[in-house]
Amino acid sequence: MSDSLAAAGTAAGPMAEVVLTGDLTRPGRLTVSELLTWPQHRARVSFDCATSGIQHHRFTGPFLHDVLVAAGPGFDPARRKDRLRFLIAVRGADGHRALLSWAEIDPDFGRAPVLLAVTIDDTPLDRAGPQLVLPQDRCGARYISGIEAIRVDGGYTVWT
Ligand SMILES: Nc1nc2c(c(=O)[nH]1)N[C@H]1C(S)=C(S)[C@@H](COP(=O)(O)O)O[C@H]1N2
Ligand SMILES: [Mo]
Repeated sequence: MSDSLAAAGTAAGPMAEVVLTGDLTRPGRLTVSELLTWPQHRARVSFDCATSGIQHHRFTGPFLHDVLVAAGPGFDPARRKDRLRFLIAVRGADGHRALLSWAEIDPDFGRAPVLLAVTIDDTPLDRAGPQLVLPQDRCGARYISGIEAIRVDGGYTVWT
């Protein structure tokens, strides 16, 4: 990380980190500024909240799929069928959590353009932590903010 980015993180509190764990050959921690090193995408979204109604936001960030592929999910990338049992568990700092299937975001299957957003409405999420953005969702409940952990799971315990 450059000195200027490190300074930006410490000027008004520490920069948030996301822990990547599970069935990965390269697990680790990523800061929001490190998420800027992937190709960035934009999404203008609307979603409905059961308590506060329709919300409109603009987000930018990398595709969740790109970030997780770089972490080395534990399947053979040449064998498409192997991916189908993988789950992605996303947890916010407040304990709010949701599951996605790997196939949901895989370009060969559901192709959902899910972002790990690093800005919301032009405001950086450096200290709040990234937010999950699912343009395909009608409801806002999976737009998990303040993400602190993402776990990739090969589903080995699902079928016991
Ligand atoms: N960490 C976290 N993220 C969350 C929630 C939550 O409780 N915790 N609530 C979700 C719900 S129900 C909605 S509708 C959206 C939008 O919430 P907002 O209107 O407060 O932005 O955030 C989602 N993300
Ligand atoms: Mo909501």
